[in-house]
Amino acid sequence: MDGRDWKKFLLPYEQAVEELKVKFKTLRGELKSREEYAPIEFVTGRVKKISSVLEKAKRLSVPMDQLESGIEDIAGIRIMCQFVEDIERLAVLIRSRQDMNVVYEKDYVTNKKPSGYRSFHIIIEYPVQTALGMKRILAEVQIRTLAMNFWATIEHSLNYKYKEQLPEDVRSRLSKAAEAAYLLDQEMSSIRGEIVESQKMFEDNSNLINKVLNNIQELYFYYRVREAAQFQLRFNEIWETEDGLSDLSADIEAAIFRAKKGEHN
Ligand code: 0O2
Ligand code: 0O2
Repeated sequence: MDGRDWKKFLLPYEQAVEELKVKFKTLRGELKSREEYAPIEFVTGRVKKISSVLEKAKRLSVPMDQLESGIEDIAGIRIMCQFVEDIERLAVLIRSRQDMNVVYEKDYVTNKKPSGYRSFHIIIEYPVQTALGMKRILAEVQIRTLAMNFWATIEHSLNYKYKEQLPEDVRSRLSKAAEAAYLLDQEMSSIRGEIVESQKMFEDNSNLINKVLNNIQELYFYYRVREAAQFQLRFNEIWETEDGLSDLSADIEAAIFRAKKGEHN
């Protein structure tokens, strides 16, 4: 093996993973605040260990001087979603981004692998700005549901343990577990509408409570102490039943409006 400086070789990949994690975590936050529901549950990322890069290169017969083009997942990002429908939504968002280019896609959601593995893979080309100038690297974005991730994580750790020599009965049980994960995703999709609705209601409600409490504080700021205390009492009375929270919020807003104009009620 040549005297390649592997640490330096991995630097742009490390940078890419850090940047992409920030970008997808930010996307999660943005979608959540725009739509009150995020098709991203959480994001992880890793740079492949050099030993795994070399192992994969050997397995795929990739020459040492072509690792950058031959091994596509040295930089890897994993996006977990709640529902199967979210996967396509994310794929659309990724395809339309201008800070990365889709090279190709592998749909193991529709066409599961013989192992039972399901996920949607997008190989992207991503420009990294380094001290030596711009470098385009390949990265793999895996998009999967929580159920797919649960299965893949356990299967991966078993494969690691048994070094790909899984006993037949374990393999067959894993296959059954993959089927169960698939059914779980189907079941979840069928009640998705209901779940999304209740998540939105929860989010709306907690936003409203925040607003009410902040506005009561604001009244104190305008020295409307008695009024603020009355609203606080009203809030304490209704907050458990949550009945009348919207009316209370509107009344407080009206009081703030009057306070700002220096009026009294
Ligand atoms: P949070 O919301 O505070 O947990 P970092 O670079 O330090 O931000 P990194 O390297 O992305 O984090 O960490 P890692 O280990 O890859 O994990 C990424 C995020 O995924 C972490 O959240 C974990 O908490 C979260 N995570 C891992 N497994 C699960 C899971 O099963 N369910 C959920 N909901 N989250 C999970 P953060 O980014 O640190 O933020
Ligand atoms: P890591 O970092 O350990 O996850 P390959 O399938 O590896 O011969 P290819 O075409 O490069 O060749 O990859 P593919 O099939 O698109 O999958 C690449 C990655 O998908 C793997 O990375 C896994 O993360 C995941 N994957 C694919 N098949 C399975 C599977 O049967 N079970 C599990 N748990 N994960 C799978 P690596 O290389 O394993 O690296």
